[in-house]
Amino acid sequence: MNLDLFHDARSGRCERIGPSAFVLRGFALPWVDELLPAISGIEAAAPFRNMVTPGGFTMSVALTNCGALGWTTDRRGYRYTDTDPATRRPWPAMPVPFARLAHEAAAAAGFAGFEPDACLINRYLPGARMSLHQDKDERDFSAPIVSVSLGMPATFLFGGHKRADKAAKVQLYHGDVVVWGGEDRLRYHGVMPLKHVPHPLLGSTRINFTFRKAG
Ligand code: MD3
Ligand code: FE
Repeated sequence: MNLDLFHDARSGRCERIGPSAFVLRGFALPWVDELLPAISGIEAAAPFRNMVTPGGFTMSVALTNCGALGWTTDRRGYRYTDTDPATRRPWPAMPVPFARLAHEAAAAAGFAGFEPDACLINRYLPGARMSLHQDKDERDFSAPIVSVSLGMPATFLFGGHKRADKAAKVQLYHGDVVVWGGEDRLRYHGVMPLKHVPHPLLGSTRINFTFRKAG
């Protein structure tokens, strides 16, 4: 039995953090037993790696992808590709429970019919962070983005439409799902340096996956 299901009083709540942005507390908890082995399978075929940004910085967050398209970066820029540049093979297929979780979470937040073609999987170790950015490498901004957090908690930064806009802080815990769409889709966002608070299942790791309609 998954004790996390009953662990905290937040589970099952929906918090609205923007006009079209919702945190579904604990929404992914019933799926964790399917998600973790699926992540291991993806990682075996397409290992996590620290990519380099166009500016020449190595990201502190390691990433991999599954689905038809995967997000990558190197000195030449950010883009979606249908193959893993490290192996030159297609990204691993999106596991069925991944796609179903994304579809159900989007529907619960009011976005019916979400069918992602890309899933970016981020792995944070203590100290890893993501600076404020917009997600704008996708072709169609009318689809929402669904994100699932597992493992160590993180402080998520939810900014505005300009980089300088003040960002709200939102704690994200194991099992939380966030859905962003509509006018919130292009808001700046980021993650504060991860504190070391080992998690019973994932140890000193945070995994975040974001489902996107990229192509
Ligand atoms: C808000 N990842 O991979 S997920 C990313 O926790 C990314 O790994 C963070 O930002 C993480 O690009 C945050 C949440 C997220 C994703 C897309 C958004 C938040 C968003 C798009 C618009 C506004
Ligand atoms: Fe992002």
